[in-house]
This record gives sequence, C-alpha cells and structure tokens, in this order.
Amino acid sequence: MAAAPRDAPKPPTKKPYRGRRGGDAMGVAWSSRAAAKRDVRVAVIGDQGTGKSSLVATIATGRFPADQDGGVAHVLPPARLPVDYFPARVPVTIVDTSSSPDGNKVLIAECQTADAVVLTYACDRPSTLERITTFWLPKLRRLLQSKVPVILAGCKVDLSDKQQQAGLENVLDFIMCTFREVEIYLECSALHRIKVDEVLYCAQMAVLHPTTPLFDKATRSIKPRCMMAFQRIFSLYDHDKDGAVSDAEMNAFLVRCFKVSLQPAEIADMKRVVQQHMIGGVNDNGLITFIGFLYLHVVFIAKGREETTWTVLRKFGYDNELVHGFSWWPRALALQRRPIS
Ligand SMILES: Nc1nc2c(ncn2[C@@H]2O[C@H](COP(=O)(O)OP(=O)(O)OP(=O)(O)O)[C@@H](O)[C@H]2O)c(=O)[nH]1
Ligand SMILES: [Mg+2]
Repeated sequence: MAAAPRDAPKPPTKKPYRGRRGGDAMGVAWSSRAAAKRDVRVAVIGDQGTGKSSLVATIATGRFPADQDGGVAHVLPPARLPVDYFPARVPVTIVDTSSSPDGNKVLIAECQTADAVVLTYACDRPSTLERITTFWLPKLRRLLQSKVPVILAGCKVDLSDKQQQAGLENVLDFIMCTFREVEIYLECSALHRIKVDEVLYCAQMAVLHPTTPLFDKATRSIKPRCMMAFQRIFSLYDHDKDGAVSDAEMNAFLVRCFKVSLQPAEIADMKRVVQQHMIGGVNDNGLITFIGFLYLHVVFIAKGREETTWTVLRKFGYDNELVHGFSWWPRALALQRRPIS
C-alpha cells in the first residue's frame, strides 16, 4: 500500500537520538543493536472487527475508510511509511493481520518478524478487552516470550460511553501489572483521528528506546544491569573517585552526551531538585553523588523520556540488552593498524 506523506505527528517530547558509527575520543564503539536498526516493523493484531484495518488505513493514507466507500479490505497489504513520518527518521512498516483461524499461520509469522505489536480491542465491546487477557497476551507470550514490546490500542473510543470506560480501568490496570511486555495502552479513534499516530509513535519508541531493560515496572526500580551501566558511566566522570561529580565533571558528561553545558545557576537548580527528592543525592560539599546521578535518570524514565536515558547509554556503547559493546581500543594497537608507508 502506498503511504501518503503527511504532516509530522506531534507527540515526540524530544528528537530521539540518532547515533553515529565509529569510536570517539574515549574509544567507545557504537555497537548498539538499536542503533544499527534501519527500520521498524509493527504488526497490528486483535479480535475481529476491533478496528485493525481502519487503523492501518488511516495511518497509511491519512483518511478513514468509510463504510459507504466500500469500507476497508479485510486485511490490507503492509504499508511502509515515509522516512520522515516521525522525527527519528527510521522507516516504519505497519502490517495488518487477519483474526480468522485461516490466517493464523500468517499471523504467527508476522508477530515473529515484528519489532513491536499493536494489540487492538474495541472500546465499545468490553468482551474484546477480556480476550486481551484470556487469549491474546497469553498467545503472544507463548510466541514471543515477552521479548517484543506490545502497545495496547483501544480502538473506536468515539463509541465508548463514560460508564463503560470506568469499568474497563481495572482490567487495564491488571494488564499493565501482569504483562510487562505491554509498554503502554492508548485509546484511539481512526474515525476521528484521535491518538492514531501516537499508537504508532509509541510502537516505534518502544523499539528504539525500550523501557524494559531499564526499569522494572512492577517494583518501580531501575534494573540491576542498568544500574551497573550507570555506575560505570559515573565512575568515568568521577575522576578523583570521591563518589561525587563536580560541576565541571557534570558538564563534561553533558557535553559528551548532549553537546550542551549548563550555566552555574542551572546546575544549582538541578542540585536543588535532586536534594529535595533524593536523600544523599547531593553530598555535604554540594556535589551530585551517584545516587543523585541515578535519580536524574529515573526521573527521565518516569516521565516517559527514555530516549534521554538511551542517549546516554548508547553514547557509552551499550546495546538494547545493556551489554557493553566492544570498546577500548588500545592505543598501541591503533598505531599498529596504520598503513606502513
Ligand atoms: N466509530 C468508529 N468505527 C470504527 C473505527 N474504526 C473502525 N471502525 C469501524 O469498525 C468496523 C470494523 O473495522 P475494521 O477496521 O474492518 O476492523 P478489523 O479489526 O480490521 O476487522 P477484521 O479484519 O474483520 O478482523 C468497520 O465498520 C469500521 O468502519 C473508529 O475509530 N470509530
Ligand atoms: Mg481487517
């Protein structure tokens, strides 16, 4: 299906980080799997009539396929969206699927090749939300072992009534607590173009900047591997190894990751926030400690700004599993590699 280029959708809080290849002054190689990712494939699955094809068509063409115009085909061909659809400039392919038993093999294959799954239910049919917990999420777990992020999309929100919605909240809370592969749930309407692009945007962000390796949603805490990564990064800037970074060291870190440095007043503001919210985040000498440094990243994650945290991690060579890519290129070896003239 030909996808029509349209105005860029809004939600990005910040341009996702787009990395570059090659080492830098510290010799850290860029070797992230996500960094190497050149496109994102999103499969849209769910019960019959929940609005899958209408969602795909509306995203791809910018128009809702009205029933009087012949409606929408049962299953649409995959739509590759223009590269500039989202600011990350990573092309997204959105794949419609069939919910009929005949299409099960194809559905399984599509799920297994997808980088993210959009799982639909209809806001005006609570039974389809029930089926998310009893059928779809268990099926996806069996197929994907929770390794692929899932965006739960409540379609046709224009048809839902307030009372019905209130009843669904508990089920949604249960889903978010029980199925950690579900990154987020959104209610949308293809008919009224409500949060349609956001559904896809969240799917793309879940692939490029996943939360799961960083944060345990159940315990609301940073995962150990992420903590270790930040410990290592912090120690690179804590030159005198006193467990805290000076303002100059903090700025060196910011310049390296974001190419910005803060004015003394801005650093003072940042410390004030850390001090107010994190005991031990700032030491007696007024310097940010490791706990304070970590707190700043927890705030980013809690605010849904994972891309900021990933910008840091990828700058220091971490991949999506938070494995540190090969890295320290010994100077002697680098010299040996020079061509002999
Ligand atoms: N009011 C309203 N109707 C919608 C919306 N999205 C889809 N529909 C209607 O819901 C019906 C089913 O939509 P489809 O997009 O065909 O659903 P599907 O999940 O692809 O259905 P199958 O392919 O048969 O499984 C159609 O009549 C659509 O016009 C929406 O946002 N609001
Ligand atoms: Mg369909």
